[in-house]
Parts: sequence; C-alpha cells; structure tokens
Amino acid sequence: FKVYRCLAVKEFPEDFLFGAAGASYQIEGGWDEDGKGPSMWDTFAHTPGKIKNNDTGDVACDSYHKYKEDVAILKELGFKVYRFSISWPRILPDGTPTKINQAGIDYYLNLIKELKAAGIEPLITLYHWDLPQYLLELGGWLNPRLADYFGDFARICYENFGEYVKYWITLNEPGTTCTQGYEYGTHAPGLKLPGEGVHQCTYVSLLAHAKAYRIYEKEFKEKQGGKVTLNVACSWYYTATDSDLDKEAQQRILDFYCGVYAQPIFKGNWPQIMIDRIANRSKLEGYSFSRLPEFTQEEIDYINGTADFLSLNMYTSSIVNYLDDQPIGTPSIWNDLGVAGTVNSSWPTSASSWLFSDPPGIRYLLNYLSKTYNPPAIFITENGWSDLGDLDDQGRLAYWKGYLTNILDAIVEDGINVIGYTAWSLLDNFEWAEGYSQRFGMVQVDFDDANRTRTLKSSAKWYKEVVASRQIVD
Ligand code: PNW
Repeated sequence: FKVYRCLAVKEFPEDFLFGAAGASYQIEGGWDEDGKGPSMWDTFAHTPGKIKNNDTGDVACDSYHKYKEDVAILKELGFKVYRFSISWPRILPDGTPTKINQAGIDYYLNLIKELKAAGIEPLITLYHWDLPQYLLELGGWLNPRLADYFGDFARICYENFGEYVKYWITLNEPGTTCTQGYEYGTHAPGLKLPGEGVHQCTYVSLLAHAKAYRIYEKEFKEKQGGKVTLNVACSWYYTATDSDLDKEAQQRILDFYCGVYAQPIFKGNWPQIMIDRIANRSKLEGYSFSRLPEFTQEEIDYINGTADFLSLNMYTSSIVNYLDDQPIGTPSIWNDLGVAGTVNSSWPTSASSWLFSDPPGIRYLLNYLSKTYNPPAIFITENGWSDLGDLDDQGRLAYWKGYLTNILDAIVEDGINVIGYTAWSLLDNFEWAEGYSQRFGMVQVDFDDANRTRTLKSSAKWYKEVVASRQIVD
C-alpha cells in the first residue's frame, strides 16, 4: 500500500471546479452604452493623471460585445466555472432601484445562458469596485446607508439571475478598496483619509455584505439553493525570526488583513488585536472614541455567520518583523498595524511591485485559515501572475504550476476542503491604476486592434491539460 501511495499520482477531486475569473470594469468596456450609468471608476479613470498612461476601461476587452467569444474560449479550455462580476450602474444607472436598466439585465442573462449552454457554472461577484457615481456622491463606502442601497441591488440580481446561480460573492476584496481607495488614494474614489477612511469603509463594507447575505437567506435561499459569501484577500506572512515579537507581528498582520473580514463573518466581531491597538492609539491621539468603529451586539450577530464558504484571493507572501510602536502623530493603518515587511530575494518577481512567487505560501495560508475559521469549504477565487504580455508566458505557467501543486497537497495531504479554483485572469485586462501596463491573462488581448483579438498563451494551453486530467502536468 505504501509503495502504491508513493507512486500514485495525486489528483484533484472529480467535482473540483476549475475555471478563470474576471471583473466587469476590467473587461467589459461599453462604459456608457445602452443606458449604463457612470461608476466611480469611470470618473477616476477619466481624471488625467490617476491611471498609468491615462488608460481607461472605456473599451477594455470589449467583453460587453464579445462575451460569446469569451465563453467559446472558456469552453475550449474545458472550464467548469467562470467568475465574473456585475456592473452595478449597468443595471441601476444611479445605483438606486428607482430606474432598472433592462439592457443591463439582458446582457448578464445572455452571458449566463451562454455559459450554461457550454456547461459552465457562473460564479457571480455582485460588486467588484465599480460603485455607481451617484452613490459615491452620497458618501460611498463611508456612508452606512450604502448597505441598504447594496441590499436593494443584490435583491434585484437574485430576482433576475438567481435561478441560474449556485455561488455568489457579495463584495470583492473590500480590503483593497478601503486601503487603496480611502487610505492611499491610489484607487477610486482616490481619497487620502489615513487611519480613518479605511476603518469606516471596512465597517460599511461588512454591513453591506451582511445585508446582501441576509436578504438571500430570507427571501431566496429556500427556492434557489445557492451559497453566498464575502471575498477575502490574504497573503501568507512568514516571521523574520523565531522571536515572540516577530510571531506577534505575524499574528497582527494576519488579523489586520485576513481576520478583519474573516473573523466578523465566521466568528463575530473584529479581531481583538485590532480593537485594542486602534483604541489605544486613538486615545493617545486625543480622540474620545476609537477610529475603528465599534460594532453593537446586534451588528455582531447580524454579520456573524454570513459565509456559506470562504472565497479567497491569494497571490503572494512576505516576511514580517515587529516594529516598536510608531510615534503618535498622524493616524494611519500602518501605524495602527506596526509591522515591517520584506521578501525573500529568491522569490521570482512579476511585473507588479507587490507580487512575488512563493508557492508554499498558499498551502500555509490554507492550513491557517482552515484551522482558525473552520469554513465549510474554501474556493480560491483569484490567484495569478503579471508580466508584460508575452504569448510564451513561462513565468505565469511556473507560478500556476507551483501554486496548484501546493493547493493539491493541501487537499490530498492536509485534508482541506478546497472546492474550486478560478485563476486570475482569463483575459489580459485593465489592471486598475496600472492600466494596461501589467498583464494577468492566460489569454492575450490585442488592445491596439479594434477587434481586441484574443490569443491563447502557453499557460492557458498548460492549464487546459491540468483541468482535463485533474493532475499537475509537466
Ligand atoms: C486583485 N495583494 O487585487 C483584484 O481583485 C483584481 O481585480 C486585480 O486585477 C488583481 O488582484 C491583480 O492585482 C489584489 O497585495 C491586490 O496581495 C493586491 C493583492 C491581492 C489582490
């Protein structure tokens, strides 16, 4: 038996959901077509100087017109699932339910039907950062009422698409929006409100997610039988040394970046480390309250238990060490956190400054999350590599090979219930503040060609073999 086990090739489970991911603003284009309203990303990208080369998502991959071609590629690659997001202002032009844009509903219905006909499961993200501009003007992610607007939008999506959908993600990576959009100002809406905006945004995001979850649970779950969750983005963090202080730094950063979302939805309330550190610093700064909004018991209970599975976006690792408390002055999330990070010089570098390849990191993270939050299942909804766009993308192929090998080990050796994997990304697309200068696709898109011609890269051909065999192939 032992010999057999050594020789046996490890396989992904038969019902494992392999596929790829994308997001509305990054691929659709058609930014003002057929009644769509403007989103905060339209406004941000149209503001000179905000995006590298002043690129925009006005046309992007033109998937608004070319979705049939996209689905044909997904089918050719043998995928079981496609993760895409719904543009809120394509359905509700100003974000409110007062005007429903039927053309927007039809676009997604057509896409879903095309997927179903190809035997591909839709995994829908309700919100991947393209907030209706009008709702931004009402306060955006700083306004707790946004939870109610989001609930109304979610209900309209469940009503129209729910009979076809088994997996829903409410918000994609609110942590990225809250830090990039409200602390650093590098993403829409471009606000620099260090130490304040980020925490208020996180609070409102959790309320909005929970609202959308509870609406599904109460009004749709029985009939439609789908699963709903919030997306969480985490990296793996190694300690620089074995010292207790570095271990404390590791726990802090895991809590500030993963636990901040995972704990409220799986266990209830913020991680205690965040509550204590931010309250303490706020007090020293002269506030009579904590910059981290305090949940009421009612809110804690409302948010707790709002994840039917864990949706994880994971890309990279870093090595952390403890920082002595930063002097009291201007608040910021970095000072709240008090951790310094570096990387291992042997980790391959990508076209993105933050992205290094460390395949074992995903296995460590899966074990950590599984042990800490005990989610019923884990779906890896993003994992990918950027380069400059070569068709022979050996760097991306090696990255996915390493990460998928470790995911398979987490399943087979560690017994972790990973049920699916949607690689980021199907297509080269609009990479937010980096525009089209960084490419994440397994399929190349020619952005100089009005046709937006799509061509499979080496990594797509390799991944197709993995999907077909459910094994890591050479
Ligand atoms: C994701 N990190 O953001 C987004 O969901 C995608 O829309 C985006 O295109 C993709 O990653 C590539 O950037 C992330 O620091 C940003 O680990 C940063 C991290 C992870 C994901």
